[in-house]
This record gives sequence, C-alpha cells and structure tokens, in this order.
Amino acid sequence: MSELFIGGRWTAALDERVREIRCPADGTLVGAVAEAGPKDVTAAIAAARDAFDRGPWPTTPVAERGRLLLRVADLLERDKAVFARAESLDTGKRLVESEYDLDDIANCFRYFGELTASGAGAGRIVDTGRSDTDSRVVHEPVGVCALITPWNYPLLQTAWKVAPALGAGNTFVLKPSELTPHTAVLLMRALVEAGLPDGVANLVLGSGPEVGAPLAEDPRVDLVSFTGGLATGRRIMAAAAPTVKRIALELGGKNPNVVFADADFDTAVDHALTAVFLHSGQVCSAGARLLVQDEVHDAFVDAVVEGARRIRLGGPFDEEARTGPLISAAHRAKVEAYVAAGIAEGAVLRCGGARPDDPTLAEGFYYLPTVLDECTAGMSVVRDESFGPVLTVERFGTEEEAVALANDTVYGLAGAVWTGDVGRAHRVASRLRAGTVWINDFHPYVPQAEWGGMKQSGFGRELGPTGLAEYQETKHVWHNLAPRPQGWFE
Ligand code: TXE
Repeated sequence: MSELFIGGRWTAALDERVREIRCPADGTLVGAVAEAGPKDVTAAIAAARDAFDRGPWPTTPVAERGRLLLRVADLLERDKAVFARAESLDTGKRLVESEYDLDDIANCFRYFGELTASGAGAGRIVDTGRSDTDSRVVHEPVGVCALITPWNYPLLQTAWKVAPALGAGNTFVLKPSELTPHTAVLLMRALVEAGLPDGVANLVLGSGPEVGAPLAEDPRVDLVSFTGGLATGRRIMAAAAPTVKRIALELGGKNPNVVFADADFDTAVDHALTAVFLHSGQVCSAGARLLVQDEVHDAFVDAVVEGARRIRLGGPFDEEARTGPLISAAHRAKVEAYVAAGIAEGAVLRCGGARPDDPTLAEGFYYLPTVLDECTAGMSVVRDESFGPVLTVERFGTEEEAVALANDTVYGLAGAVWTGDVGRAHRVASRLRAGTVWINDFHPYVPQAEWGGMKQSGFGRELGPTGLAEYQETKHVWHNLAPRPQGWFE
C-alpha cells in the first residue's frame, strides 16, 4: 500500500482509511493508497513549516539546489519505465503517451535545475546614486507551498510546480488528484534518493474537500498553486482569501482552433484531430472549438469526421490504439450530458456521440470521438469545458468574425490560427486573448516558455523564468554604509 509522506517518513493515514485505485481502461485494481483527512494535512503542513523556518533548504546555495533537481531528472530517466507504467495504469492513457510525458517531466526538472543553478532570479544591485549605501533587490522563497494537481497529466502538472518550488528554496505539501496518486508517491521516493532534506517535500493523498480545502485555508501555508477545474479554482481562491495567500491558478480552457480558407488543408485537418482528440480531450489546452471559414467549412468538416471515425480506442498497452478512456464513470456521464445538450440545442451530430460497441472495451470509460457541426456560441457544449473527445464546429466569414468568435469565451488558456498569410497570422495571434497562441501548429510547448491563462483560465505562469519567479518573494535590502543623524526634526 502507498502511504503518506510527512516530515521524511512514510506513514498511514491517522484514521487508517484506504482508497482503492482502479484503472479507467478496464477497472482492474491498480493499488491501494492511504486516504488522508484534515489531521494528516495539519501534520504535513507543520512538517513543511518547520523545514522552512529551521532550514537549511531555503538558504541552501542555488548551485546545490540546482544540482538536486538535475539528480531528480537523472532518476526520472533511469526509472522512466516504472513511472510511465504507473501513470498509464492510474490514468488509462497509452503507455507511449506516458513515456512522452516522462521525457517532458525530466526536461522540466533539468530546465529548472539549470535555471536555479545559474543564479537567475537571484536579485540585482540598485544604483542609488550614492556611494554611502548598498541597495539590493533579492529574491527569497515564498515559504510553505500547497501544490494541488489534477488527474489528466498527473506527474507533468506536479513537475511544473515541484521543480520551481524546490529551485526557489520553498518547502511544500503536495496533494495529487485522489484518482491518480501513484506517480506522486514515486516522485517522493526519487526526491529522497536525490538527497532532499526531511520535511521539505510532503505528500498527502485524499479528496479535494478533506485534503485540498484545508491546505488552501491554513494560515501556515504561504502559497497555493492549483491546476484543475474552474469551479474548484473559485473555491480555492475563496478559501485562500481570509489569509491573503499568494495563489496561482490554471483552470483549463475552451480553446479555439481557427482555420482560414488559405491554410494548408491536409495539415490543418491532421492537427485539428490531435488538437481535440489527444488523450480523449482531457487536455486543458485541447482545441475543442473548431472555427472554420465558410469557403472550406464543408470539405474541412468532412475530412475531420473521416479522421475521427478512424481513431482506434484502447487501453494503455494496446499498441494499435490511438487514444484511451475517460478518467471515470462520472466524467463520462458529464461528457455525455454535454453532447446531449448540444444536440438538443441544435448541433448536428456528425460522428461519435456514443460509447463504443466493442465488447473488449465494455469495462472501461470509453467514449467515441465526437464531432458536432453547426454549433453556435451560446450552446453549453461550446461554452463549457466538456474535457472529453468532443469537437464543436462553428463557421465564420471574415477575419473580424473569427477573432470575435474565438474570444467569445470566459476562458483564455490557448488557441491556434491556421493560415498561409503571415500578416493575418500575426494579426490574429496578437488579438487572441490567450496565454499561448500557436500559428500553424497545435499543442507544442517547451519548459523555457511560460504557460498559463488569461481571463477565467486563471492567473500566474508556470514554466520559463516567470514559473520560477512565481515561487519567489521580492525584498529590497537597503544598507546605509555610513549612518549618521539626519537632523530632520531639529
Ligand atoms: O477537477 P478538480 P475534477 C476541469 C475539467 C473537468 C473539471 C472537473 O473540465 O471536467 O475540471 O474535474 C482537488 N479544495 N479540469 O472534478 O475538482 C482535487 O482533489 C482544494 C481541468 O476532477 O478541479 C484534485 O486534486 N482542492 C484541468 C484537483 O483539485 C480541491 C484538469 C483537481 O480536481 C477541492 C482537471 C477543494 N475544494 C480538470 N476540490 C486542467 N486545468 O488541466 C477538489 N480539489
């Protein structure tokens, strides 16, 4: 059984509760994990607080902190097969996708290891114009961080928080999704093996209300970084308000994929499919809203439907499969309800819209890649994040209409524009209100470039130098080198 990790020790939950984890691809038992409650959270925060207040991690030289992150990257590479398998069993995603994720995760640790060791963000000396003062701006760790992560990219989302939090010298309590805890457990073991001092990294496993909420409320926590749904993000913001914590929120998106008639047709079709159906749409940056210019609309949608029908579903170890199941029965029911509502509101179902009839998939939470055409901006399936393999198609005539439709959402995480006209590409890119914009591409990211949302997709940035700065406080230290009375009140 996997346990909680508090103050450098593996421990059962205080009330000895246990949760079973089952693979969403076929319902097989993956393992049992300790199920924490509020008292375990209190103990984990105390350990993190103590490790921060006593040190030595917050004042450990940046070169050493950076080296530790690089060692973690090496361990992730060494144990890639073990991590990838655990990730696939928890999430149901294809093993090959978990392996890609693991490469990205190791790269993330490597990036922040090097950034930390380089002294980036260490601070600067300020020219006061006076020779009798030393004025410097320094960056210090924020303190105890609560890191709350979701189930779609469990270890990747965790790495984006853990690596910069440690690089900046913080201590943390990690709460992964209760549905996908196993790679977080493995990560704690890697951190220990890499030599992280006791109490710096703490892991509590359990539900949002019982474990996540107390983390957001506790006055001993200085910062909450959260990736998950919009409704939960709002709750976390409210819970953090009384103690005025720093917060960073990544709350998903309803991302427009805008295709102009002058785009490379076949390439845009190919990417439109991966944009939305990768990992069965359980991707915060999924291109779930396809906006197509009138002239190519019919042919483009026909080609996308043909491609969607060809997508083979299957479990993590099915090498023929191209995408997997949804995370849970409840999540599939939510996706089904969105599709039903869309059809009731006038959308035209072009393919999917049902569970597969393949009996070998009956035990998993599968749902067929679905295309809904003739959608309009007011429909709930267009407005809300269904977070499933559901593509809605809207049409536009002019560039102006495309921009207006693309921005007609409360979200602002990502978006893409496909066109052969460079001027239009950059005009549209600059007008999209989103934290990431792809031109003639969809999905790529690198750890060097910031990731995060505008509007209700949240605030704060992960990755890049800003991703490290998110975990730092800024302090101005003024040193009077020749103090003498001012005589102001004489
Ligand atoms: O997410 P939750 P759910 C979206 C997606 C999905 C919807 C709901 O649209 O359909 O969110 O998914 C913890 N205080 N995304 O319900 O609840 C929870 O235990 C503190 C987008 O699974 O947001 C888990 O660890 N924490 C997304 C984490 O929050 C709480 C990824 C995320 O779960 C809490 C996943 C509380 N009150 C879903 N309640 C993205 N941005 O990529 C729950 N949690």
